[in-house]
Amino acid sequence: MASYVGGNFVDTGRYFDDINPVDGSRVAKVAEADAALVDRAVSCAREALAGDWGRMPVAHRARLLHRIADGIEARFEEFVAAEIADTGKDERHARTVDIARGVANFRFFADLVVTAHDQSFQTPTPDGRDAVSYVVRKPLGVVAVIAPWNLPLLLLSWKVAPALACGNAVVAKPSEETPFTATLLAEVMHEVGVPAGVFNLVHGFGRGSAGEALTAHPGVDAVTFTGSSKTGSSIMRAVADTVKPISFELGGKNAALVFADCDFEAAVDGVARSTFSNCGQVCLCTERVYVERPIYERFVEALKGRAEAIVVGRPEDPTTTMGPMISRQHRTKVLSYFDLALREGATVVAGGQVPTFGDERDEGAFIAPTIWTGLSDDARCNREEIFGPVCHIAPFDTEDEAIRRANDSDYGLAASIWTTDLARAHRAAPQIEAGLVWVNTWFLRDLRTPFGGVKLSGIGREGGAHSLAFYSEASTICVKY
Ligand code: TXE
Repeated sequence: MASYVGGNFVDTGRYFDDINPVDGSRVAKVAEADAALVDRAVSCAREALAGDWGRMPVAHRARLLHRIADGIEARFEEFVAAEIADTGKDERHARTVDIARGVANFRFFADLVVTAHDQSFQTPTPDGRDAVSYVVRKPLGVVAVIAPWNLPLLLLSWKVAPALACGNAVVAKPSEETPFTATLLAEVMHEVGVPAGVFNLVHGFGRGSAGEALTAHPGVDAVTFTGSSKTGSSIMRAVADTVKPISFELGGKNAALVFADCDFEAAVDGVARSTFSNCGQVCLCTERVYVERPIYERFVEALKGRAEAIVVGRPEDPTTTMGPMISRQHRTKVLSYFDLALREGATVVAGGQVPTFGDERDEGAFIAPTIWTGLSDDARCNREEIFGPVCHIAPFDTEDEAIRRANDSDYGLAASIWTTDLARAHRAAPQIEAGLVWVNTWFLRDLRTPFGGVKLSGIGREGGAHSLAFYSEASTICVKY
C-alpha cells in the first residue's frame, strides 16, 4: 500500500506490515511516509487551495462528495473485506456500521453544506445611519486528519467529509494498524476526479513518523484527531507554538446507570451491546456499570449470560458475534488490566482469559468477554480506559449516588441511563458530565447533533453545524451605508 500525494500513489521503499489480528498473517506491506513526503503532501494541499479547488462553488463540491459516496458504494464489498482484513471485526459490524456510515458521512455533509447559512444583523451606527454586519465562512486551509484503528473508515470520513465540504484541502494519516480502507478511499477520490492535492494520504506511525511530522508541520492550518488522551496531549504540545485550531475526540470511561425501574431485558441487552460491541473498542463503550441494589444480583447474572453467549471467532463466520482485538500489542495492554483487576481484588464473573481454538486463530489477538465485580471506585481498573470487551458492575442505592459515582471520572465522553421513569431520565441526564447521554439506548447517533467529550475525553464538538463551524473560519464583515 502506498501513500497518495498530489494525485499520485507514492511508494517510499520503506515498509511496515499491516497485520490481520485473526491469525497474525500479513495483510499487506505498507510504505511508510517520511517527513519529506509529508512536507510534499502539505505543499500539494496548499497548491490545490490556490487552484481550482479554492474557487469551486459549494454546489460542485457537494456533488463531488456524493460522487465519493457513490464510488465507495460501487466498491462496497471490497471496502468491507478490507476493513475485516485489518481489524478482524465481525462482518455484520463492518458492513452495517463501518462502511455504511463511511458512505453516509460523505452524503450527509454534502447535503448539509449546500443549505448552510450564517447570520446577518442590522447594526445601528453612532451617527444615526445604518450598517449591515454579516458573517462569511472560509476554509481553514490545510487540515491534518489523524484517525484511529477502531472504526477506521467511519472515523476518517467523519472528519474528511466535512473538511472537504467546507473547501479545505486534507492531509490524512490513518492508523498504522488499519491503512487499508483509507488507501481504497484514496483510490476512490482519484477515480471520481477529486482534484490533485485536495485529498492526500500519508501512511505511518505517530511519534517519530508521519503523524508527528504532519501535526508539527508549519503549513498545516488545523488538526483534527481521534485517539488516546495521551496522544491528544502530545499533539496539543506540537501545535501550541502556532496556535492552530484543534478538535480532539479522545478516550472514555463511560458509565451505564441501571435503575430498578428499567425495562430489565432492554437494559441487559443495551449494556451488553455497549460493553462488547466491536470487542469493546469503541470510545463510546461502557466500562463502568452501576446497578440499583434491588436488581443488582439479577442483573449481574443476566449480563454474565449475555457475555457467555457471545461467539468469539472468525469474522466471516455468520455465527461469530465478536472478533479479535486490533492487535496482539493491544491485547497485551488489556490483559495487563485483567491481571491488575485480580490484584485490586476483583471477582471475575465472566471471561478473564484468552480463548484457545487449536488452529491458526491461536496466533491472533482474541480475548474473552469479561465482567468484574467487587472493585472500589478508585481502583485503576475503574478509572483508566481499558478499551476492551470488559466492564465492572457495582451496586448503588440512590439516584444522587449513582450520578455522583458516574461523574467521578477523569473522562466524560458518553453515558447511558436505563429507566422507565421519565422524570428521572430528564432529571439525571443533564447532571451527567459527558458530551453525550443516552436514555434507554446506546450508539444511536443523529449526525446533526454535536459529538465530543468533556474533561480528558476531548476538546470541541463535531457533527452537523458544529463540524461546519470547526472546519471553517468565520469572518465578520460590517458595511456602513
Ligand atoms: O492510540 P493513539 P493507540 C485509546 C485506547 C487505546 C489507546 C492507545 O485506550 O488503548 O488509545 O491506542 C496517531 N503525533 N483509543 O496507540 O496513539 C497514531 O498513529 C501524531 C481511543 O492506537 O492515540 C494513530 O493514527 N499522531 C480511541 C492515532 O494517532 C500520532 C481510538 C491514534 O493513535 C502521535 C483508538 C503523535 N505523537 C484508541 N502518536 C477513540 N477515542 O476512539 C500517535 N499518533
